[in-house]
Amino acid sequence: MLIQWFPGHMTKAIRNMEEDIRVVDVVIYVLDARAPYSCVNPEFARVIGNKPIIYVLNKSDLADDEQTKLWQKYFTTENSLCVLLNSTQTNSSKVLLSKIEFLLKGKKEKYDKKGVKMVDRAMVLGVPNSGKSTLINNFSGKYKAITGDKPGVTKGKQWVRIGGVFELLDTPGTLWPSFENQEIAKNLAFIGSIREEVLDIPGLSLDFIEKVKKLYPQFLIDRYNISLDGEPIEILERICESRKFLLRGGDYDYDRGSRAIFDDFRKGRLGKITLDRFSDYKIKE
Ligand SMILES: Nc1nc2c(ncn2[C@@H]2O[C@H](COP(=O)(O)OP(=O)(O)OP(=O)(O)O)[C@@H](O)[C@H]2O)c(=O)[nH]1
Ligand SMILES: [Mg+2]
Repeated sequence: MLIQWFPGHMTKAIRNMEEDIRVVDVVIYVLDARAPYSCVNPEFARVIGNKPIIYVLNKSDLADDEQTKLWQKYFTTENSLCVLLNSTQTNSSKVLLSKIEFLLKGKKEKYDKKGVKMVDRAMVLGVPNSGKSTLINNFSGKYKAITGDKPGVTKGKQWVRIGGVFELLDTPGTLWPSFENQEIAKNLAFIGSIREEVLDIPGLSLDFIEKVKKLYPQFLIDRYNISLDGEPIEILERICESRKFLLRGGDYDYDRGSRAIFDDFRKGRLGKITLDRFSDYKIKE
């Protein structure tokens, strides 16, 4: 199964971002902490240019804390800061706000001296479903961006004013035209950044089982009370059996079983999982 998803609205979204970046002071780059490296969109480098970046390892409540720490270091560079966030938690964006203020302090002082009241503008970007709109809602009591546990929820851009002197731009989640690295594509599919309709969910669940069996075997054992012997398909069958996901006639309901696994993963019921291992990428680099 070759994973591919780059609908027309994403091309348009990237074009819009290239325009809007001109009036932006800082970029808030939202990464899913469960697969932060896979969330780095090669198209964004061109969009961002040399604007300062605050990377947000969002959904860190669902990710492996040890890996998150390593990734936080990786994403902290001369031109970028990196913060951990759970955007569903009330007021968690405060830490982000203080970082933005820190980054823009010099500029603000300059304008204050001239007596100009300036508006800080930040563009929020990231792959679909990484939590951009949720993060913006966290900042703003009033604006309620539509969010959802599927990719492609935000379709158009939207400026949101926070307090008197701060504006955030919500953008539609975007991917890139072709995934040369299908491991990365799979990770994006696992975390829900790729539209389900273009995926073979049972097939994908076998790859997921294989990966989690390697990285966090005990999580599967604890959640489903099964042995992990044999091939991923046998493990999926055991999960179907233990959950009574059987079709009439007694065949395994692979579709239901695989959806249940992804649902467990996405809601954090398997445990805190990070699919991008920092050490793996260091070796590849
Ligand atoms: N556990 C957890 N869930 C989150 C977090 N941030 C967002 N979510 C959930 O992730 C899902 C996607 O959130 P959205 O804010 O719609 O994501 P988005 O990046 O705007 O998605 P698109 O508009 O499709 O690009 C929703 O179900 C949110 O509740 C987080 O920090 N932790
Ligand atoms: Mg959105």
